[in-house]
Amino acid sequence: MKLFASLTSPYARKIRILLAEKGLPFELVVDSPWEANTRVPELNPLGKVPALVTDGGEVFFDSPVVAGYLETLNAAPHLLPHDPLERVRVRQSEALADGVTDAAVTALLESRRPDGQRSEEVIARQMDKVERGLAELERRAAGRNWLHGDSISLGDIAVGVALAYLELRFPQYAWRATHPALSALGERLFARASFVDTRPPVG
Ligand SMILES: N[C@@H](CCC(=O)N[C@@H](CS)C(=O)NCC(=O)O)C(=O)O
Repeated sequence: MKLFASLTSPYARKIRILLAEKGLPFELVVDSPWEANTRVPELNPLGKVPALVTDGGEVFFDSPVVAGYLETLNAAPHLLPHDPLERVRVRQSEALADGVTDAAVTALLESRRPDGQRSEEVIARQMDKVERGLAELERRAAGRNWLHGDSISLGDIAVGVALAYLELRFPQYAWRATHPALSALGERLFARASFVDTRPPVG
């Protein structure tokens, strides 16, 4: 299978981490949807990465759907529980973490707009979402090694990606001191080869 991804996309990173954790072979096609010669809109009408092309030529996007597809390949470890309700709970944590990433991405893009076009109100509104999202994830992570059950899940990986994105793009945002459980979870995740090997290039 082929994964179309940019090296800086946190959503694509989530999928690269899942592939690494499961040891699934794939071809990484580096393609930035912001470049004029991108092939991404031919695969995903929304023009976003990640987009995954299966060996049979079927295309899956966006990242939660790709994550669901990877789980059907029955490669260990399973990162979603078999129990349907537990599965929904893990996906809720994934959605919350992805939502924190969404808000941080929106705030970053807004902050890069030229003077006069930038809205501090938009940035503050997005950072409020980040703050509330982290507070809920901190509550979920408190007193546990992993967010759900006793092993790593898609929820943990999505949280790790969101935290790493915040650290990269908002280094002045001091979330660690106020979120000790997330800080500990982040340390556990960032030390894994799947996270180390998918670190985004700076820039
Ligand atoms: N909800 C999507 C978000 C994907 C997304 O926004 N990707 C960004 C890169 S970080 C992108 O491709 N943006 C290009 C665009 O919006 O035109 C997912 O989880 O896959």
